[in-house]
Amino acid sequence: MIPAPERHAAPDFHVETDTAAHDRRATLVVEIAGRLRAEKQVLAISHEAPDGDALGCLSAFALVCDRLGVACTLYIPGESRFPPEYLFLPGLDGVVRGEAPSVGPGVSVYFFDCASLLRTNSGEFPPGVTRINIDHHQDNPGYGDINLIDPSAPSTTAILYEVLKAGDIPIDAQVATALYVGLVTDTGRFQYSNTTPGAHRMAAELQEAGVDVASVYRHIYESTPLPKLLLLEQALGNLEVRLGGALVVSWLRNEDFERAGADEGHAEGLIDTLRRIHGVRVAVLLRERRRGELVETKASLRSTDGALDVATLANEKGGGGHVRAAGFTTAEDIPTVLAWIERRVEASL
Ligand SMILES: [Mn+2]
Repeated sequence: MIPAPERHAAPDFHVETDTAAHDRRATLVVEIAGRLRAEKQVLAISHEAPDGDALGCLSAFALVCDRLGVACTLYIPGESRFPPEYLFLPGLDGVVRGEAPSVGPGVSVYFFDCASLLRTNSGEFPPGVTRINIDHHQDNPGYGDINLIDPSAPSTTAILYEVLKAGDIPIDAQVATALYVGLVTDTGRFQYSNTTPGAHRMAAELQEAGVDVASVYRHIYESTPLPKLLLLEQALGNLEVRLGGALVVSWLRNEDFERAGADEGHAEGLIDTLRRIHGVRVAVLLRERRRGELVETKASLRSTDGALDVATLANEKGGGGHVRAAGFTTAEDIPTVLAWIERRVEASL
């Protein structure tokens, strides 16, 4: 038995401690595995501004579909370039961007790592389309026809891995590598509180399946494009310590991106530098984003000790995430968002 990680504030679906839930979940895993083997045509969707887990899921899923002879289309909303460190994963150059591809009856749509439909730009599908929702966000409302949601999973690739194993679907080195990327990045290289013994076991199994660990490390963590480091310089230049050091905030305006020669994908992971600072309990990085004529603010929130549930905070602004890592996008400007966050953090710490 794997003890449930402590980051889940109020889990209603605790698979490791609730036998009935555990059985329901095992049945679901087998059901989805059987479905996948029988699919003819699928659409796989993950969230905008994708991270290593989102892209790892799509890459692994596309590879598996290819091996199974299933016609698979990948889709990620938005137009911003993917974080370059993940581009070595196979299949990502074929991901459809912009408007969601239309699908007809009989097609299954697989959602990976999408806490909310809002971030998938794809609310409406015609009758006869089955939506399979696979995720590990605790606030996922279960918008699918089939919902496999396990907040205790370290990554969504960990859940996909289980599905593949349940279906006796071969996991070659390429598939293993894509699954591993989601696991490594979502656990912060096996250091966040979601790093369960199961996460380490999965890593070991994937390494046995052919993952070149050092090569993945080089791709993800030691291939930093210079604009990303220059963007970090901008973020550190704007950094402010508040509430006696408990709250660290920074922001990136459009001109900061221009000065660094960076685009939105380069901002991925910068929040991790802010949360590293000694004494920090909540770290916040805000960035401006142009959407047509409008400028909106995208917020990334991290809680280092889990004392403040940042997912609840993000929910209030229409976002979501995990207790210790969450985000939202708002039409409010940076000073307004900062003031709101500081008030809320001050009230709850
Ligand atoms: Mn994830």
